[in-house]
Formats: sequence, structure tokens, C-alpha cells
Amino acid sequence: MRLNYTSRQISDLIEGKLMRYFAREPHNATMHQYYKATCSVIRDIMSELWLENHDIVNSHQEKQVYYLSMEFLPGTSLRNNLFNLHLEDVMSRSLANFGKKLEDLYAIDPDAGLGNGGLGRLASCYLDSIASQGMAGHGMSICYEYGIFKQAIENCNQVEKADDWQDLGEAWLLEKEDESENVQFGGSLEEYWENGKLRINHKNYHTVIAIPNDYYITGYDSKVVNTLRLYRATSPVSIDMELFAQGKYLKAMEEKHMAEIISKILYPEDAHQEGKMLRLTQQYFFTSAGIQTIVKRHMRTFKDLKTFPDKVAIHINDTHPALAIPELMRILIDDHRLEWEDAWDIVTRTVSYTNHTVMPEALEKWAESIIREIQPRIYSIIAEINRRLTLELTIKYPYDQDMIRKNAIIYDGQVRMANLCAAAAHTVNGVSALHSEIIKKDIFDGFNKETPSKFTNVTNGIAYRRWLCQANPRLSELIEDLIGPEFKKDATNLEKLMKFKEDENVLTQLHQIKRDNKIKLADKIWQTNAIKVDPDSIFDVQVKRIHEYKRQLLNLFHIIYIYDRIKTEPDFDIEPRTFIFAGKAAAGYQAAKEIIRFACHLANKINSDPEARDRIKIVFLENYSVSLAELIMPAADISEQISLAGKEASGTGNMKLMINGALTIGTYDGANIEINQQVGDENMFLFGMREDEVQKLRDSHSYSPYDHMVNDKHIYRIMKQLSCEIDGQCFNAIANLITNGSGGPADQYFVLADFKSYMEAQKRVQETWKDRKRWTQMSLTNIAKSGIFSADRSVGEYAQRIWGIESINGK
Ligand code: 26W
Repeated sequence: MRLNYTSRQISDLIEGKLMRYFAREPHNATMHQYYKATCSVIRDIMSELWLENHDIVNSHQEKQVYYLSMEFLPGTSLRNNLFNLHLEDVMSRSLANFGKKLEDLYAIDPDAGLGNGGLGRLASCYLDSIASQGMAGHGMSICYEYGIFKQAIENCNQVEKADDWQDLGEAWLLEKEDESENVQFGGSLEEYWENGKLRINHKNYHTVIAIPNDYYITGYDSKVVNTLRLYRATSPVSIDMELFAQGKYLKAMEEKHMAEIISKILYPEDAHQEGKMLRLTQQYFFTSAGIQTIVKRHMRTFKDLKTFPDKVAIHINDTHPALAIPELMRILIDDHRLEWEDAWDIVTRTVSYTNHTVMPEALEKWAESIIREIQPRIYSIIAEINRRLTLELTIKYPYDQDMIRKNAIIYDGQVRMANLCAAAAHTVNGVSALHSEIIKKDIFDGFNKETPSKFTNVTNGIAYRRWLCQANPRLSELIEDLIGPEFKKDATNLEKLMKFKEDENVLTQLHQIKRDNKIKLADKIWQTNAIKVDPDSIFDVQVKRIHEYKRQLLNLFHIIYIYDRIKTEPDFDIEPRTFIFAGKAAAGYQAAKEIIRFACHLANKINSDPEARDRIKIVFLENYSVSLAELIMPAADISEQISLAGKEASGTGNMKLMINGALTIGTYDGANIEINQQVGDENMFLFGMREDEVQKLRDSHSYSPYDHMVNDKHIYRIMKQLSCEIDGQCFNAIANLITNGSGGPADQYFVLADFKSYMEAQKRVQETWKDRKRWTQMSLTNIAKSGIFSADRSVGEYAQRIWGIESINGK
């Protein structure tokens, strides 16, 4: 699909915006004004497309999916939208008419950071693919005023700074105040009889208004434009005049402030649930608004709720939007007067759910009292779902208390959100083959026994047009020269690259492109960290949230090991390497913050040591984000995916690095296993215990990190250095986590148990690097075999097997 705009037309549109919005002529407008004017022109184009396909969806009465997620991480929008609409060239020329460069606008386009990491980025990748495949599907979430904090590293400590993204980012948002919803909080319930039926009246509640801000989602070469609907909270009462008159000025504004706090800020925790009332309030806020809108839209078109599950799919991204389930029940029963059974039938045929983590501390549980306080009617519906579920289980498994213990939604005074989702969803999926198996035997053991057909796997995928075509344009051009442009629509075409495996010319070009990308990253490293790195060294990359289970420590310990050998053995064989780290730690996660401090001081120590610094360097890049990742992925030689087996649900950074030609050093975990199936053992570096071995070792209660320390002199020396031998700093807290566990089990992520195997895999990395041709062939193989990790494939599976939606392209 091509839009017919000339550069002159676009220039005129931009000029018009500069005039009307800022009363500026092109010659005296600022770059920010150009940016806003340009975004606004693109937004208008997207609005037109949206209106068109909106009509098609309505007239064909297509089924639509609503993807409910507490987090989306779109990154920047300008380049992506221009790329998708094939408008990059014409926009470049239009801006050139004013003597301006499109690249300079790209440079100021802010990241929309409305998510923490993997889960939010996945949601954005999926919205891209849904639109690219011509499907009607919309995201729903919260319009956080402050997204994920900006990370600064000051004196080696992480400092969190507020991310005021809307300053420029609002250029992409379209407020639709007329589609606002009222969300009711608190209050009490009153029962009454109506036509012989017991009804519930919810009274004395207070209302928060949810104002939608739509953020358009374009697809590649697709006429479909969808929306990510972000709700902003406000109060119906802007000021209490009575209190104001009494001179109580702050109090007079209190209700408004309390309401607006709901959409103020994204919680920065991504693997630890805290029972914070405000977080649950956020969850109910956006799910209630979203579900109300979905039901209204359906009623407007179809006038009947019976068809709801045939026309609407609601996807719950992890348990965070789980209150959508009782909220839909509430609307069907209280507002539309459906019987419980009919309402439950609709809900269970509409809702599907994805689990994204098995970390027990991340599983959402809320005290019953909190839910009751936030919305008593929602609580009473959850209690009734639970009553019916446990009754059924008691009848079916009369002597099996275990079934109730495992499957109950309310247990021990806690509401277990994963069980609410598993009970209501028609389909429950994990995000990689291994993870989907683990959830069946682990958290959903009971549900799997009861309804095994509910469970399925959809392995994650990435928006590779962003991560390859846009982030690595030179590689994308080379691929297009070699195999034609079809790979941009169907990533499995990448496999055609295999026939160039012996082509010296192609291998040389591939090597050259990687080297140039490394120079670009080296420039950035010089600008931000004032460290000179050698683009001919191995760029060894571990970029992701900082978590103990992801084992950045294993990587850092290995670096100490290499350093130690460089220091003690003058002719120790080491290929020059640059170890690159980036990632945020949740603000309250002390161990993760300590890992950052450790990496940073280790970097100081090694980078300033003349005996070591020409052979190895360490860089910790601050503020890992979508746009920083777009710079790092194309420049990586090695992709570190070294989580403890069984802990990383899938990983998606592994796929982004793979498609950019990095070789994986990884454990048998998450999607690494599926990468391995694609490329084979000979094209990656696998190491470490398998998931069953980890389980066995854990169950044996015989693991002793202490034994590893005393029996392996390298490990001993590493642990010794943690006590105050790194840049004059002591890391006893880290040493304690490994040796005695600081309250929990010692070395609970088995860093030392996998150390030797990791060291050996790293040796294989270095031996392979010595043969540059072989390395580049492996790199080519990884690119060629990465097609399966396209989000188009994942979304295709969801659409077909779970949502039951189809493309409207061609209709
Ligand atoms: C309640 C606090 C909280 C917040 C977010 C707990 C858990 C989360 C997310 C589920 C964590 C997350 O991002 N999980 C990641 O999801 C990715 C997409 O499926 C996977 O690739 C990662 O392996 C998984 O860690």
C-alpha cells in the first residue's frame, strides 16, 4: 500500500502546522516546533487511514481483539510510522525543503517508556504485527504521566530520574474526551429484590474519570491503523468550592489530586509484587474503563450480547489486567441484567491469558480486604466465582483437598490472580515451549489436571522490521540485495540467506557492516562513558533488566577470572573483548542495585589497568531503553543469555541479537532452546545445567556453593576479591548472597554450580573468534534461521488458535 504524497504537499502541511500551532514561519521555527508539526502531519495521515479501516471493520462486522496490558513499551514512533507507511523518503525531502534533516528529528523523538521490560516490549511488538497483518486489534493501558524512570549512574550507583515523556511524546496522542468512562471505587453494597430476583446496588462510591488518549499503531505496508488506548485519570470534581471558601485550599483540590495520582507513574518493579493499593487501583482503573468501552462498542454495532464472544476477543497480558474478568461479569449482570450462567459463558468464551513468569515472588496475590476496599462489587463477584469453582471441585474430587488448595482463587485470605485467570480464560499460554511445560506442572498443575486442553504455547516473537530493518539499515539493505524485499513481509524468507554461506564476498560485507555498527556504538560509548573501545574486539553484550536470576553475576565473575589470569600469567591467551552491560534495577531491589555498583567498579578497575585494558574492557551503559537497544543489538558479536535454566520464561532480547547476527552463549532456558533447534549446537554456545538438573540439585538440598569455593581455586580467588579488592570497594553483600544467602538459600540461582561450564563455553567462543570466516558463517546462519522469531508468526498463532480473528486486508 503506497500513499501518494509529494514532498511539496508534505512541506505545505508542515508549514501550515507551524503557522497554526506556533505562529511561526519555517525560517524562524525551532527544531521542537518542526518535530511537533511533523508528528502532527503524520498523525493526520494516520487518522484518515484509521477512519477508513474503522469503516471496513464495522461494515464487515469483523471480530476484534483487545490486548489489555498494564505496560506497553513502544519506544520511538516517528521513524517507525514513516517506515511502515513508506513515507521516509518523501518526508526527508520535504524537510530538506526547509533545510532540515529528518535524522535530527529522529534524534529528539522521545521513547514512550510505558513499560518495564520484556512484557511491555512484547505487547508493543504484537500491536505492530497485528496492524501489519491487517487485523483489527487494539491495546489498552494507562497513560502514565511518568514512564519507566531514567537511569543515571552516579559514582557507580543507580539514580532514578523522572521520565517526563509527554513533554514531546504527547504529539502522538489524540485525546478523545467524549469517549471517557466513569470508574467507580469504594462504597458499599446493598441487596434488593427486583421481579423476584436478588439484585445488588453499589452505593456511596466515588468516581474517577478515565479519559482516553489514543496512540495510533501503524503496520508495515498495511492500510490498517489500530489504536493503543491509554487512559488518563481525573476527577469529576475539579475543586470543592465550599472548602475553598473556608480557606482550605489544599483540601479543596484533594479529590482531584487523589484521582490524578492513579495515572501518575508506572511501577518500576518487574519481578516482585508488592501489595500496594495504588497498583491495584491502577489495574481496576484501566480494565474497568476498557471493558466498559468494549461492551458499549459491541452493543452499538451488534445490539446484542449473545454475539459478544464471536466478535470480541479480550487478551489478558499476565495477571495485571485480571480484574477485567469480574468487571465484565459485573457489567453483564448488573448493567445488562444477564443471569450468572449466561454471563460466565460469555466471559469464558471471550477471555484468554498469557503467563510471563514463574518467579514465585512475581505472582500476584492480593489480600481480600484490599480488593473489597477498592471495589466491593468486584470482590463479591470474585468470591462467587471462587465459591462455584471450589464447589465444583469438591463434587468432582471429593477426597482431594489438594485440588482446592491448588486451584482456589481465594485461599488463606488472599486472592490469587493467576488462578482467577486460569479459571476464566478459555486458553492459557506460556511464552516458550519450555515455559509452557513448566507452568503446567508448576503453578497450574491443578488446572492442567482439570482442563488440560486449555493450555498451549505461543513462543514469543519480535517486531523484526524495527529490530533489523530500522535499527540495522545496512544489514537490511544487504539482505534485500541478496534475497529481495519479501523478507520484510515474511521473515521465513531470511532462510534464503543460507545459500550465501560460502560466498566470500557476502561474508566480507557482513563482517564490514558489523564492524561499522560497532564503530557507531564505540562512538556512543566514548560520548557517554569516556571509554575508548576497540571495534575489532569481541563485543560481548548482556543487556536486560538486572536480576539475580538472569545472572549478570556469572558474567562478572567470569570477567574477574579472565582479569586474574591476565594479571598472573603474562602470556595468557585472550582475544580482545569488550564486555557491554546495560539494564535498569527496580528502585527497591537492593541486590540488583548492588550488581550495578559491582559492574561499574569492576569496569573502573580493569579499564584503568594498563596490563589489562588493551585486552579487555567493561562498559556499563546507563539508561537501557528501546532506543539504546536499537544501537546495541546491531553491534553485538556475542549475546549473553545465561539465566538459570527454568527461570527465563522466554527472553526476546535473545531474538533481537540473533537476527542482528550475534552468536548466543546461553543456558538451556526459555527461547534459547528454540534458537538452538533452529541453528544447532554448532552455531551457538550452550552451557550449564538443564532445567531438570537444576530441579534435582535443588530438591537434593545438597548444593554447597562453599564446596565450589574451596575446591576451585579460580572461584576462590573471585570470591576473595569481592571483599574490598575492587576499585577499593567492598561487595560483601554480593559475597553473602552467594555463600550464605543472606536469609534465603545460598546462591539460589546456582551461579557457582554453572561457573565451570560457562568458562568452558567462553573458551569455545574465543577459539571460534580466531577463525573469523567461520564466525561470520555462524553469524549468517543465525540471521538466516531467525525468521521463526518474528512477532508476525506469534501473532498469527494467537489469531488463529486463540483469538479467532482474521486479516481485513483485501476486504
Ligand atoms: C507484579 C510485578 C510484576 C511486573 C511485571 C511481575 C512480573 C512482571 C512481568 C511478567 C515480568 C516480565 O516482563 N516477564 C518477561 O516477559 C517476557 C515476555 O514474555 C519474557 O520474554 C521474559 O522471559 C519474562 O521475564
